[in-house]
Amino acid sequence: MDERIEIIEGDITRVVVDAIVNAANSTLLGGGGVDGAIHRAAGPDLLDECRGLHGCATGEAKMTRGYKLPAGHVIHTVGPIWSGGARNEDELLANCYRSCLRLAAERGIKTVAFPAISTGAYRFPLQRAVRIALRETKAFLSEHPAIEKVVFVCFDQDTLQAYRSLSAGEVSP
Ligand code: AR6
Repeated sequence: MDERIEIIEGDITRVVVDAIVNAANSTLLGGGGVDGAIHRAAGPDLLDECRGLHGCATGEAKMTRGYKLPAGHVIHTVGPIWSGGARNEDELLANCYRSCLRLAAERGIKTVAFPAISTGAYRFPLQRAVRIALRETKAFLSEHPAIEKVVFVCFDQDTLQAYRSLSAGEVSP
């Protein structure tokens, strides 16, 4: 696997990188899960900045400052809601990873941390989501040497196990 990819267990709000990714909803005005945790940790200035973004389409990404977070920036993306797999969910999730990484590269961000987008409230099947995350990140890194590190932050054991096993060679490049 690319040496610039790291897999850790933990809380993304504590990770020290240039930008953490938020698994938001299309309003960008906060919610539960990792979105709620990021807004709580960043403080109310984050919501103020998000109000000026006027939402975000599924698969796309927008960036804000990180305020009280240790990370300098937050890249907000909106994953697809799983509804059986025939509604372009795979491609929309792949677009999330591509959009976030493209935005990071454009803004000179060198280190990025991702949660497992769509695998919580949005119920995307975990292994399927992790395969997409790893595939898209590897492909992007191979073409963008300026990105120094991508960290997958796993909030629970199942997620950690999925990233570990699928990055250990079960995924074709
Ligand atoms: N650090 C890292 N990962 C976390 C954290 C954390 N602090 N907290 C939760 N996770 P979810 P989604 C994991 O539901 O499925 C929100 O209400 C969690 O265990 O946060 O994309 C939004 O506003 C799971 O593995 O995001 C949207 O309405 C992963 O993050 C909706 O939920 C994603 O779970 C988005 O749903």
